[in-house]
Amino acid sequence: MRRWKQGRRRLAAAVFGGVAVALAAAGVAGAGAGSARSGSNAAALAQAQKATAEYRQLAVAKADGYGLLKDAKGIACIAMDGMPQMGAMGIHYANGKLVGDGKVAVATPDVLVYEPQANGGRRLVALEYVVFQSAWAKSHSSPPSLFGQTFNFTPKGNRFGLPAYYSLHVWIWKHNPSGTFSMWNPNVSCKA
Ligand SMILES: [Cu+2]
Repeated sequence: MRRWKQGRRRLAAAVFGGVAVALAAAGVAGAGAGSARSGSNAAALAQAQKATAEYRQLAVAKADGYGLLKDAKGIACIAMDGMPQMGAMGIHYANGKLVGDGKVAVATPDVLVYEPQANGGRRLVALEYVVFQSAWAKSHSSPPSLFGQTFNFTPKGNRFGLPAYYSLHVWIWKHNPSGTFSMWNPNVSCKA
């Protein structure tokens, strides 16, 4: 209990500190953004899978700086409550340093998404790439894209209490019948 609270505080500090850094270093903020442009989507997806295979063990992800992210109401497992047929995302573990760096890169997802398992375990199901709009807009005139997919835009006033951000979910660790890049996965549940 205490540990995730500290993790959250660290994340918040890192996220907002990161925004300030990105704003200050506007010229550098987007430098890594084009790194995924080369190669086909399949190659990029394979690269992302290879880079994150070790994070199927949550302990490894935590050791690498991914901390539990809850929404503003303290909910950890994010589901589409109003429309359950759309499914869920799962539990987000965010890397504050990556979220705040103003960049997106295939091999370093900003957030890892896990599905709670009946035995209490956590199964890695998706990667999520996140960048704050304010940081991104400093050096880009169009929204970010990876894997040939343009990111979704979430304005401020969102359930996480975060400033406006772009995000892209990539369901490479659990099949999503709604599509590899869909936000919600009908095969993912927070009920376990
Ligand atoms: Cu998500």
